[in-house]
Amino acid sequence: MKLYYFPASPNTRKVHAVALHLGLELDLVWVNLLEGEQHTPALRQLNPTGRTPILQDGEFVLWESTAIMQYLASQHPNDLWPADARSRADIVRWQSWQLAHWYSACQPLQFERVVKQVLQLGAPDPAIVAQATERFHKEAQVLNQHLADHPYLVGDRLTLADFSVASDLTYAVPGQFPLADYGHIRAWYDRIDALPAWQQTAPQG
Ligand SMILES: N[C@@H](CCC(=O)N[C@@H](CS)C(=O)NCC(=O)O)C(=O)O
Repeated sequence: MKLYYFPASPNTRKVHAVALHLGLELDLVWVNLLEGEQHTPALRQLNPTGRTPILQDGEFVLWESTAIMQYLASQHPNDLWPADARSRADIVRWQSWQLAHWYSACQPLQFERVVKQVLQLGAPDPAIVAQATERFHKEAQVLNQHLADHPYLVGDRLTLADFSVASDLTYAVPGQFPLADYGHIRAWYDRIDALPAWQQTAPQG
């Protein structure tokens, strides 16, 4: 299977980390988003949205990181994607929350405080930071409360849900995400951060 990826991206990271954790071999193809490679005709044909990651498994092409994670984890039985309907629904619940709510709290902080600096796009916009910070607290309270009673998001084991939600904390330190009051999130993230697959997919430099 071939993964078209951009290693610095949290969306790529959650997919790549799942593959590494499960011992699945991927043929990695680096797409240089900074050079606009995602918009070349060949890549647009694979993903008309012009984004990464993209998985190619023979004739089958799949984009959207969450769908790719589920497809990878469906290759053979494993704890990340248990077979029973309730566990799967619970995992999809957290993955849906991540896509709809957590991402939109974390991404603006990452963009304003990290991406803008790297790409020399100017100073963070205080209004965007303030709005994202408010959103972050609203969502982080829910996550922290859940993790007060659970070591992982679903059941008592690591699942795809943890990789999805943790991916948005990839830039929590340089993005100055306001995590001080959320000890359960920090303790849980430390567990994810200790995974070899998470270490191997950490952004370089
Ligand atoms: N919902 C998509 C988001 C993918 C996405 O936004 N990828 C970014 C990198 S993090 C990208 O390729 N951006 C290139 C662009 O927008 O031109 C997923 O989960 O895969």
